[in-house]
Order: sequence, then structure tokens, then C-alpha cells
Amino acid sequence: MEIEKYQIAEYNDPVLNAHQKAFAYIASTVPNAEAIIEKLRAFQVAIPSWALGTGGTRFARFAGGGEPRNLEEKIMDIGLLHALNRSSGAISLHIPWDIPSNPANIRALAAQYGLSFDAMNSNTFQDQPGQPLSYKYGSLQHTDSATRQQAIDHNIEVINYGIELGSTSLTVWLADGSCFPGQLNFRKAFQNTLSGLQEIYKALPENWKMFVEYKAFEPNFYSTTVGDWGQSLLYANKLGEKAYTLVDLGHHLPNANIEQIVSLLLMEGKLGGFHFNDSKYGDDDLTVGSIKPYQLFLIFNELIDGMDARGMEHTTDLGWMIDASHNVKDPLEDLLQSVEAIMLAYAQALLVDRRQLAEAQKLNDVVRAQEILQQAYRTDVRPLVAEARLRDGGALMPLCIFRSSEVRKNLIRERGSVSVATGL
Ligand code: LRH
Ligand code: MN
Ligand code: MN
Repeated sequence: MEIEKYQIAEYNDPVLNAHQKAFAYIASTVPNAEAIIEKLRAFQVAIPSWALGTGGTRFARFAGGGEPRNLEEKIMDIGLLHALNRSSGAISLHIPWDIPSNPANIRALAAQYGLSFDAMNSNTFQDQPGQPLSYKYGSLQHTDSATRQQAIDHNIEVINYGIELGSTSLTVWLADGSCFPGQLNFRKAFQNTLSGLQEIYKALPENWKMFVEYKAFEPNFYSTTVGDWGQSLLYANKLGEKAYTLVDLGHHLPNANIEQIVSLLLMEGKLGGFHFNDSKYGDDDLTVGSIKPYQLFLIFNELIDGMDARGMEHTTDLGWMIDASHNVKDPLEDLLQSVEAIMLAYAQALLVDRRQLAEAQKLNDVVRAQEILQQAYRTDVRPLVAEARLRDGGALMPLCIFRSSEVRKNLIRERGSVSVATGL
């Protein structure tokens, strides 16, 4: 199932006039519309391979049909998203869910769709069939050195797959931790984990980065060995300049001020990447921007402020990725919504008048500072985001095309209704 450029143009046609009017209006009201559009066009968000099928919960999985049956079909699905929104130009793989049998072919296939390989993800939170030692009591933190070595070897194997695919980063998320007081010696767990990460770090090629993802809870519910940004930063600082903290929006304790975390990590030059999603309660992995869009805007506001202060490239100097799971929605529709939400928040944050904000902060004009932020947040930037897509041959209304061209029905016809998606 593919959507050709001319089909997109045909779908755009009837709504083009209305779009042009809406775009002309915003272009005349914001001072930097063209500059924002250029930034939006350059911005790409990686799609995780595991978000293409229905994830479910630990209670049940209600699979939709037509889910990708292999890595090739996952690439095709992301190619389709990218054709529609022109902003999903990368894929993030999880090993062993996505072992490429022929990496050169996989790389060539991705290139055909204009996709590059974002961070590689290792998996030491599940036991795989035939695996000699269990991760029931952790991986890199394990009390048994052979189990730790097995986890190290796995991560190095993931790096090697990544090298063949042209990826340049490894994300390590560890489920390690404990469920009960007394189960674990915190310091020994930290030290074992650190020395394991150091071994993995040694295997990183020169131009690679390592992202240390933290998470406060789940699957362990008493302690997590990389439990928050402070612990992740400790590891990253001890590991060296190629190691960074990765922020997943759903991995915090309730009401954490994520924008402040982002700001300080950037100040330290230690923010490496992002997993976008949204949550009401915990690691819900909901559609980006569906619950707390203002928080997302505030995060982007700090991202831009901090990156600009350090002279960083918005597009390339951080790893941008969605990390989502779907239980009740069509995964591809959800991903279109998520990418749109990210682009909107980015565009709104680009509208913030930073000079005036700094001035208001200096004068302790709290009301003015809040007004400046909310003025940007309350601007309807949808025509800007649509215009950016349009200029790159994308769809003015990606979701509408997805539905009216009956993508899911066609995928079910091609792949069948039985779900075989790998992942969570
Ligand atoms: C853990 C996590 C991590 C995993 C992914 C499947 O909750 O966010 O990034 O790799 O989910
Ligand atoms: Mn994540
Ligand atoms: Mn998560």
C-alpha cells in the first residue's frame, strides 16, 4: 500500500483554497512565518517500530488488522506516514524485535522511502527464547556477573546492527530495580550497572551517542536503578562525553516539572534525546499532546531556549522520537496525530518572543511573562504546519487522506486481519 505524490496532490486540491486563506492570515500576523516554516520543514521525528501495531495493556490486546508482519512492512508503514506528513523521516528499531536479516537490503529499502535509522534500542527487560540466563532480577545490575555479561554482549550486538544500518545512537532503557525493600543493595546495583554501561560505552563507534533512559517505576515498583534524571545524569557524567540523558515524557512521578528538567540538562550539555508521548497517570504512552498540550509547548519552549543558547541545531543535535502504544486506536492514525501535535508545539514555541520574555523576567513582570507564553500557545499555528508539509509535497490533511483512501482496509487485504506485530 503506497500513496503516490499525485494522489496527495489530488486530495489537497479541494482544500487548497481554504488553506491559502488561513495561511495568508497567519503569515500576516506573525513576524517570522517564513523562518518558522523552514524550521518545520527540516524537523523530523523518528517513529518507533513497536508503535506500528497494537500494543495493548497487560490485561488484553485488541489487535487491529493489517499490522506489519516484518521489518520490511514496518518500514513501508513509516514510509506511508512520511509521504503524508513529510516529518516522519526516521525509524527507531528495537532488538531483538526487529533483527534485520539482511541489513544492507533493509538500509536500501528505508532509503527508498527517505527514511534514516534513528537510535537503536536494546532489550534486557524480557527473556528471549533460548536465552541462557534470566533477567528476572535485573540485567546490568544483576548480582551474577555472567548475567551482567550477557546483557553487555546484547547491547554490543545492538550497536553492531546499528552500524550496518547507519544509525548513530544507542538507547539503553533498563527495567532493573527492585520490588521490595531489602531486595537490593542500591549502591552495588548502581555500581554494577555503571560498570556494565562502561563496557557498552567502550564499544561505541567514534561518532555515536549513548542515551541513558530513566524511568521512575514499572516493572519494578519499589526502586529503579536508573530511576530519574539525576541518576541518569550521574551515569552519563561518569561514562563520558558520548553519553547523554534521554527524557521519556511518561517516565516521571506525577506533576514533575519536565520543562525544568529539560532546561537544566541542556544547560549541562547532557540532554540527548526525547521519547514523546502523553500520560494522565504514568507511562501511559498515549498520543502526544492528547492530555497536556500546554506542558508539551512549555517543554518545546525550554528546548528551543536551551538549544539556541548553546548554538545547537534543532534538527540534528537531539534525538527526537515518539514512544507510543496503542490499544484502542489505529496505530498509524495515532502516529499522524502525534507527529502533528509535536509540530504544533514546536511551531508555537518558535513564536515566543524571547527578547520580550527575557525583559519581563528581568523586571519580575510575572503577568507579562505569562502573557507572552500564552500568546504564543494560543495562536492557531495549524496553517503554518500544513504549509510546511505542502511545500514538501505532503498532505494538507494527512488523516483525511489516510481515511478516504482506505489505507487500513487495503493493508488488511494485503496482510490479513490476524495480528502478528512484534513488540510490547
Ligand atoms: C520503557 C520504554 C523504553 C522501551 C520502550 C518499549 O517504558 O519507554 O523506551 O524501549 O518503552
Ligand atoms: Mn521510552
Ligand atoms: Mn516507557
